Amino acid sequence: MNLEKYLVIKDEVKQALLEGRPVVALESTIISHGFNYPENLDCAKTCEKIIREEGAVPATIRDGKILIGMSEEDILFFAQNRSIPKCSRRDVAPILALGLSGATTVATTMLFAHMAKIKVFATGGIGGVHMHGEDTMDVSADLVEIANTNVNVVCAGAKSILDLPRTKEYLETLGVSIVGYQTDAFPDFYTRDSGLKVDYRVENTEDIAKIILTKEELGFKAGLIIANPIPKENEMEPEYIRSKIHEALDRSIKQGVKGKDVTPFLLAALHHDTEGKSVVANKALVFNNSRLAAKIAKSLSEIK
Ligand code: PSU
Ligand code: MN
Repeated sequence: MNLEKYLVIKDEVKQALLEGRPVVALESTIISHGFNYPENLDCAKTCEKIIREEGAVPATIRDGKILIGMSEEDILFFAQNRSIPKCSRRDVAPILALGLSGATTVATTMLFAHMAKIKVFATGGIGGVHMHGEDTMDVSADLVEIANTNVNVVCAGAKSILDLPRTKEYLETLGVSIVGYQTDAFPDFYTRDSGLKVDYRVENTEDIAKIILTKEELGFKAGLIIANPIPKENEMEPEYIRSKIHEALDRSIKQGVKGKDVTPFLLAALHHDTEGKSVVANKALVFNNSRLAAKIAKSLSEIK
């Protein structure tokens, strides 16, 4: 392996890692494809601010060279260029070899965080098995990455645009545990309860750190999913958001949206159809996850 050739780690992040201080990875697909400008800029900056307030160091990850930690200028570049392609694992080698840019998804942010030895990652919601995935075989690479890469992902569950029962079944097959932070219910992004259960409920970040450590001591290579429900005050009305999701899914099928365009299409459709309400919820849950991720990174650096 020749990682040094491709990894560029921001000094602040490098220093924190050397000293064993808490670091939290953030993804750039959420900036380029998750929100419109300037909401995406605000979201990215606020995530970094929250992580700093909790005493951890943020590392927003982008491709081109593999950049671990972004400058304000980098973040602005990603916020304003929504045509930067989503970079999943299959895209990494071509993008790097050909000198292109890519926005890292959950899968590639995990991959690169692992290369940089960052253990904790905050996102909105992980990808999963798409609706009708049993026919289309559209299963997010995020799931396979979580099974193979030892980075612990804080998310508000998986988006209810997905087939959540199949997503959970697939994670079980891959041997990935889902722990609920102060909840028994598996959250579905915009709401706190999908009707499914998490595998284990944990009350505090010390217990999450213990699970992560045990997993490592056993030599397991998988990550862990920490499901953190959207704050109550930001939760969307379940009937309302589910009907909007239903409409957006119908439209995506009619318009023949496929592959990596599905998730950005659905998120954008929801933002539009809910007159921005889903954006408010989406931002709130990402901030909530950033805060919890920073606390977990702290507990992890204390336990070691
Ligand atoms: N969660 C969000 N907004 C997003 C995503 C997740 O709140 O934009 C992105 C993540 O980057 C995730 C990707 O990895 O959607 C999943 O895409 P796909 O279904 O094509 O694997
Ligand atoms: Mn897909």
